[in-house]
Amino acid sequence: NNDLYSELKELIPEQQERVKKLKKDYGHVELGKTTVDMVLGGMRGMTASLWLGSSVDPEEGVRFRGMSIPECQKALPAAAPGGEPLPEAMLWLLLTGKTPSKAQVDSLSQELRSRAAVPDYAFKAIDALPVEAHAMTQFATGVMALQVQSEFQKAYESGIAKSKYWEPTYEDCMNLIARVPAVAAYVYRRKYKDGNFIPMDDSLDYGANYSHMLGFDDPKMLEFMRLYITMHSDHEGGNVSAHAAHLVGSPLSDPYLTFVAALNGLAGPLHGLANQEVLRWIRHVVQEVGTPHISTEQLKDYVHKTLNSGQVIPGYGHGVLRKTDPRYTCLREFALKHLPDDPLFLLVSKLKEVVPPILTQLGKVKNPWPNVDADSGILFNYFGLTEESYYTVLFGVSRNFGIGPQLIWDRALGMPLERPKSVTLEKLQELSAKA
Ligand code: NMX
Ligand code: MLT
Repeated sequence: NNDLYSELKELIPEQQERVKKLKKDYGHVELGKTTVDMVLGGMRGMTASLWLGSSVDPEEGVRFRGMSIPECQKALPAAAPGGEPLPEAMLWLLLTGKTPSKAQVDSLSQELRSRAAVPDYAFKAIDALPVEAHAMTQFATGVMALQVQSEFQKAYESGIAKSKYWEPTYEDCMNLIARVPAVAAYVYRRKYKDGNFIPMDDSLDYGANYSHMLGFDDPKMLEFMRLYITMHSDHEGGNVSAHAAHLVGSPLSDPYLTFVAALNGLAGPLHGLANQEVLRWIRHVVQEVGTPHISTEQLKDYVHKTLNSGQVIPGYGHGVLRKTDPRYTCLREFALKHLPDDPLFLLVSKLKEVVPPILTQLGKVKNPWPNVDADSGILFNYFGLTEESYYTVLFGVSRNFGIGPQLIWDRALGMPLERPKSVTLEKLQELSAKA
């Protein structure tokens, strides 16, 4: 079956049964305790929601529907044999849990192209902002304007039955995924290229088309874009963007409202904006030393200087991971293959040796190792996409691939409104004193 909708429809009844049985037979089973540390510490380590697409092991990193990054690179269809996975293939995997064939991926590419037309008012909404507005602000504004087309909202207003919610949600998610690259590319060309827009090319796959609309047609960049989107698609449900989407989607907000919530979380410097911050940090070092060929001692000095001024080292640390992020390693391998002598790549490689011992010495950092944001920017920079204030938009386009499928499943499984309990400081003290 080459049609994603039909494939999904077949899978839903079995998963509905599974969830129903779990609730009925095992609803009372304890998954862990809530501690004061969890309440005061950003809920770290608290298992609190269901997320189908991927999970993150502290030591091993992400698995997409049970598959590691190298397994995905091997199994998911590429544009040409032996190439990087196509984002469409990851979308199929995240939504269905099944590895698609090349024919299925090609059909999904075609489906997304057929849904890609963006209404003019979305561009006009962006145009209403000053060109200096941050790229993420412009992007989120354009996406917000797309909400006018929500099928879910219309269906809800016409009284759609709960059992059918997933259907207009599917339509919205697919339309949103299809339309977002043109909005994102519009922001790029408007902000950095004097509004010289490039239309979509109907012969290209999703990642290649996005790169093309941005103005980059080097085949290596197209491969990098496919890999980048695939790697950034999903990172289980607890990260800020996925968690924000899950929360905002839970009162039946449509997929557009949900995705904008995710983007606004992603725009925070401790989450998705870190890829911008990494490049900025690197540019500052290069500027201060006067050359990208920086000695280990000079780098150490700059790391200490950053920490002494009360700032974090962007691209290092993680809320869950306790080892080097395998997505960092995957992007690094791409760089080793295609740009081994790039001065900024060499600098980032040196940082990987310099930063972890210094962060470890602080005695409080739980994970001193690099995360995905530590090396993604230098790759875009190498291919000519040098404007780092755009980098989080690239992350946002990718995250849609994980958030959409989960929202469709949330509707298909009838997941409820999210509403955890909070506690006052007085109550927390009272409960602590009793323990
Ligand atoms: N540089 C300096 N200090 C750090 C760093 C770092 N890279 N990472 C953690 N710490 C500090 C942290 O600020 C905290 O200090 P304090 O107690 O004074 O507030 C202490 O170490 C303990 O934090 P952790 O428990 O290790 O980390 P947490 O789970 O709270 O936060 C991050 C995780 C990712 C927010 C944190 O490591 C960080 O700020 N990293 C830099 C920003 C970054 O790269 N973010 C991108 C994450 C990946 N993504 O794409 O979202
Ligand atoms: C992500 O990809 O969302 C980041 O690594 C942050 C996280 O998982 O918490």
